[in-house]
Amino acid sequence: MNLTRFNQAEVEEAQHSIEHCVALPDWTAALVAARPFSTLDALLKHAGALTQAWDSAALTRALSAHPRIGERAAGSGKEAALSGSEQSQVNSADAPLAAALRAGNAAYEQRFGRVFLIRAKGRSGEQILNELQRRLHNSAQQEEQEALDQLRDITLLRLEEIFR
Ligand code: 2AL
Repeated sequence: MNLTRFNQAEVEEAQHSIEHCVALPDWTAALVAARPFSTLDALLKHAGALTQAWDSAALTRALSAHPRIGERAAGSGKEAALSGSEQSQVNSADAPLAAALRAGNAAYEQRFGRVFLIRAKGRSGEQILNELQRRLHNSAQQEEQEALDQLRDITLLRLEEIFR
């Protein structure tokens, strides 16, 4: 997708081109409704500003599309495929790391009641495990903010890649 085409596309096509960034249709619709954008930078800035409205309900909804770290996404959609490539560092055959992540995920879900979310791209499995163990010590409120920031990171990274 390039910016000119995104600016000129029918609403439905424009929404479809970005909907795999995050499972939040309101965000997708708001970004498309804000067209046209004069530069890619303006588009990314506006997209980022719109993520600031996300709250705990948005986090819950968006997490439905994110598999656990170290697990494959269910389904065959574009978002599932992206998750797989983002997590390629983790899906290696390192059995002790995989076991530690499984234990960490279970502890996290027990403590916070939702799946541990982290921008996996650009992080090694080891780094992800360290972050998981650090975040287990957060308060519920701190952790909700961290998880939302990770969701924003993942979403904007995916958006940037669409226009690359
Ligand atoms: C993911 C995912 O699917 N992509 C990513 O960067 N992180 N999942 C997760 N539970 O953190």
